[in-house]
Amino acid sequence: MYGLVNQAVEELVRAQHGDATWDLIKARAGVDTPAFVGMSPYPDEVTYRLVGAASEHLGVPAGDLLEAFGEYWTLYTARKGYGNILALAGSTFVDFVQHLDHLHAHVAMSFPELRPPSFWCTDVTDGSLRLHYRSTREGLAPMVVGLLRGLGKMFDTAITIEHVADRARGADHDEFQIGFTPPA
Ligand code: 1DX
Repeated sequence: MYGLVNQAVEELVRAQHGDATWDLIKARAGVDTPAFVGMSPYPDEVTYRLVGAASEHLGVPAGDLLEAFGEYWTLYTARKGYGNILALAGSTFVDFVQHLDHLHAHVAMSFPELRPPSFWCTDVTDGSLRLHYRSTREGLAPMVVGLLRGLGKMFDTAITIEHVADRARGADHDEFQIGFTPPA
């Protein structure tokens, strides 16, 4: 994944646990890159090892860390100069989740080594939708839960999330049943 992802993991861990803890986690992961370059691609293994080492060192399940990371990501990217791309995707929670594939296609024009997941919506009503998520990567459904929570905060929209189809349990792809209440 692009270094931007590892940079966000790093910033989150440093902010919540301090610089010394980050150094220990990086060493435990066997990652000796002095500094990640946001616009350079890295093997996925680097990210997975960092999350695994953080999970062990902090005694927190990897899924919890992935969820926290997902929640952090949207605000992080907005702050790091990708606010325009985010704004392009939509101005409401529903609009945004319906345009995630467009957003990734747009990013991929400039960064061709992007391997974006695919998101699509079915059963859209005034207050609910079913979000489908398909990825080349495994084990990241908890991150998607965090991403959705982050979007809910960004758009001031209360959301509920039910993981109704789980690829880790043999489903073809992950599905989330989402309820939402936009601001009055
Ligand atoms: F709900 O792969 C809200 O490297 C969501 O299954 C979900 O393959 C927002 F410059 C610049 C760059 C860089 C901008 F090239 C990425 F570095 C992308 C910014 C998306 C904002 C996907 C990151 C693929 C890297 C992937 C989980 C899970 C998608 C991470 C979240 C808005 C982004 O993101 C999986 C890669 C961006 C960029 C957004 C992603 C890769 C998402 C969301 N993905 C790189």
